[in-house]
Formats: sequence, C-alpha cells, structure tokens
Amino acid sequence: MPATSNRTFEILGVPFDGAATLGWPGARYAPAKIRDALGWITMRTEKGLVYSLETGQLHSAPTIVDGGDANVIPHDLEATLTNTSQAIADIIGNNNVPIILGGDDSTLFSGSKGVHDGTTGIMGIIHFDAHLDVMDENEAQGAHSQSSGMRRSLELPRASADHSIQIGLRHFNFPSSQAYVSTAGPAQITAYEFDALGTDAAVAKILQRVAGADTVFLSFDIDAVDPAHAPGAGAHEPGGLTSRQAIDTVRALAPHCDALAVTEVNPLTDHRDMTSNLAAYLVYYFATFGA
Ligand SMILES: [Mn+2]
Repeated sequence: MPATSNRTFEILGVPFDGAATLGWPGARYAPAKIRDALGWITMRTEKGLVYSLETGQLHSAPTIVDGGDANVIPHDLEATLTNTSQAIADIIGNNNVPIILGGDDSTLFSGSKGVHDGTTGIMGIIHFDAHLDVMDENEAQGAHSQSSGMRRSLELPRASADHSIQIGLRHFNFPSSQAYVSTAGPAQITAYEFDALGTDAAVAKILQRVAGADTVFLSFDIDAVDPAHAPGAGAHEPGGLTSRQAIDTVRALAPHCDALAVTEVNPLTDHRDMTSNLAAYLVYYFATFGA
C-alpha cells in the first residue's frame, strides 16, 4: 500500500543572484530551470501514484503546489531578503512546507529567517555546502552575501548552533572562520568524513545533532556536490559529495525537516541542465519521502 500523503509542499522561487559577490552570477535563472526539470519527473504520476524504482513500490505522488516567485528587487538585497523571508513565513502560516529554489546563497539566510519567523521554538539548520558561509562582514561583500548566510542565520534569536550541522565542507578558508566555528559554530561533517562514514552513518549523525530542535531547516547549496556531478554551481570545489550520496541523504532526512532550500544552482555554468536536474531530484525525493 502506498503511504498516505499528509504534507503539502509549496515551491517558492528566488530568482536573485545580486549577492553572488564572489562566485559566478547566474543563479537568478535557476528557479525556472529547476521547475522545467521537475516537470519531467512529475509527468510520470498516474492516478495520484508514482512508482519508485528504488523502493520497488508505488508511492502517493507528493502534493507540490507552486507559489510562484518571491518579490525579488534586483537592485536591493535587503528588500529581497525581507520579501523572501516574509513569503516563506506566509507559506508556513498556511500550513504548507516551503521548498525554496534559489537564487544565490543569500537565500540561506532569507530561508532561515522565514522558517524562524513562521515557527516557534528552537530552530536547527542542516546546511549542505562546500563552504562555511560564516563570513561576518567585509568591504566587498557587506553583512549579507552568499558567504555569510550561516553566520546571519545562527544570529536569529531561536536558531541553535547546538542543533545545527554543516555537511560537505572542503577546500581552505580564513583562520578567522576557524575561530568562529570552533567557539560558536555548528557541528560539521566534511566531505572526506562523509565519504568515510558512508551515507547511513552520516544521516544518523545529522539526525542526532538536530534531535531536540522544534523546527529543522534543510538548506542545500548545490556546491556541496562535486562539480563532476553538479557543474552548474556558483563555485567549483573538487572533492564533493556524489549525486548518489546527495539524493540518498536528502531522502533520509526529509521526514525530519520542515523546509528545504536548494541554492546556488547556476544555469549559466551548467552542462545540459544536469545540475538543475539534480536539484529537481532533490526536491522530488524530499517531497515524496518526506510526505
Ligand atoms: Mn557554497
């Protein structure tokens, strides 16, 4: 028997890349491309059912409605963040589960703030990313950018670093970032550790970290995945997760999460939409297995 679906998922596009101050711009085109790719998955629904070749079972097709795009103001980052956060809080207020399609990774903060403002109690964040995103502020990027989303998110009053974890980290970063994460920061599973643990153990470790949070926000910067599997990203960092690992992890985490964001997909650097397609897979697995 297929499982009964009882959550409604609502897509919100954030076609904005004005905070792509270091990486390649182009994420503004991602929501449309991911929606296109998602259409090739949802067209396989028959009589409200979908056949998973991985479980061998028929599943209730997830209820995914499209709430359109956030009111992005291309020249005004702060207004865009505010409008996006409000739209996300409204989705939660309507008892829907937000699926946020970025946009550059300033969407990490607007997503966190929207989930935070739309809920009560402790919020934990599961943050997939090659990068820390804990930049405080600098002249080139300001206080809100694609590099500071996790820092700003953890400053929200009910956000808890003790219930948050970053996955897929690699490459090098500023020593000041080490000072921050070692004192005020969330737990971490580097890309290397993820591979050494394996997906199931990594999932267990993630769920252990967020246990006790009242609300869990899953934010997935597509650059957590290796550029070989996700070339359409805002930055290329070799040595990342495989698409297999990403899909399986999101599938396992979905029932425990109250919102999903997929950020930094960049159609301008993509190859034959393979990264937008991966993002659509993450969305559909999240909704199907998190229903
Ligand atoms: Mn990143």
